Amino acid sequence: MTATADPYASRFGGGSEIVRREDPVRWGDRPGPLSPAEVDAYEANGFVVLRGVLSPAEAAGLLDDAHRVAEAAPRNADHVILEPGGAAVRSVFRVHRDRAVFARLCADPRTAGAARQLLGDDVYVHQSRINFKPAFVGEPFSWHSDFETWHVEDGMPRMRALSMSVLLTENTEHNGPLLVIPGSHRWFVRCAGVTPPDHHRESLRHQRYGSPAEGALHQLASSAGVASVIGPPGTIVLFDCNLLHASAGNVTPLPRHNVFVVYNAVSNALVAPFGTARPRPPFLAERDVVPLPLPS
Ligand code: 6CS
Ligand code: FE
Repeated sequence: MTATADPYASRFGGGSEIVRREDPVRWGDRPGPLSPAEVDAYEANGFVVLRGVLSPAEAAGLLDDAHRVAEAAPRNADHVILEPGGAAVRSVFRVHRDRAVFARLCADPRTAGAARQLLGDDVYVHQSRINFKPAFVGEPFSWHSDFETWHVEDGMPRMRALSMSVLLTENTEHNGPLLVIPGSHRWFVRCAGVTPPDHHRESLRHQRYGSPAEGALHQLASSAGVASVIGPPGTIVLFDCNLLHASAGNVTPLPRHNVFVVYNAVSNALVAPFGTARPRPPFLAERDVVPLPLPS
């Protein structure tokens, strides 16, 4: 696909370029658990931080389960990603399918209801994972737009998805919290290079292709700078699928463990990848669209 046919073409061998986003950020006016002010903040900034969505006891229960997931995770399975040094578990994918507690979290009216409200459609889980950022050894994530990867490598057609991070440990300024460029979701940054085969085997440890050029990041951060998402366990952050984000490593003695869930609108189901020959495996990109049930 060429740059002229696909509005979100990226990694087709061209250079880096910033273009306007063509899709709305908030789709329609569906009611849901978010207040009008929260919806407005999400639309304007590309993210909203919601403290106290889960109780401390609920967050502690999920953290216990996350520890069990990490302990039981087969180190050589594709859906288990180790830190670049190989010593610690970095991510365990597909928890919405493999673990009942995380399946319930994904379907909860407080989480899925907010996704339906912002995306104006029924939703399903496109991807889920626990991101462990262990004390001392947790490595960084490069700057990226999730949508850029999902469009190029998975065939997600439009920007009608959102990412949700559920904080399981306290996320502080120091232990590698999510960093975002507020307002960057209004632009699409085409990335240079061409995706190598089986890119995900490397990108989930250290992403190089699909990370914008430094000049583009500088330009987009020139108005609102960079914000960090911090908060106690049970905090939820919802961010637009195209918001530029990253995180630093964790050199502190305090782990940063979060659940990450991607909701996609059922009308935005995956097609063939826009920039690669072969789609990524289902643990990264769900192709079986089963709408999450509405609360009865
Ligand atoms: O591959 C994914 O689906 C996600 N993970 C990384 C490291 N970058 C893109 C996207 O957020
Ligand atoms: Fe991401």
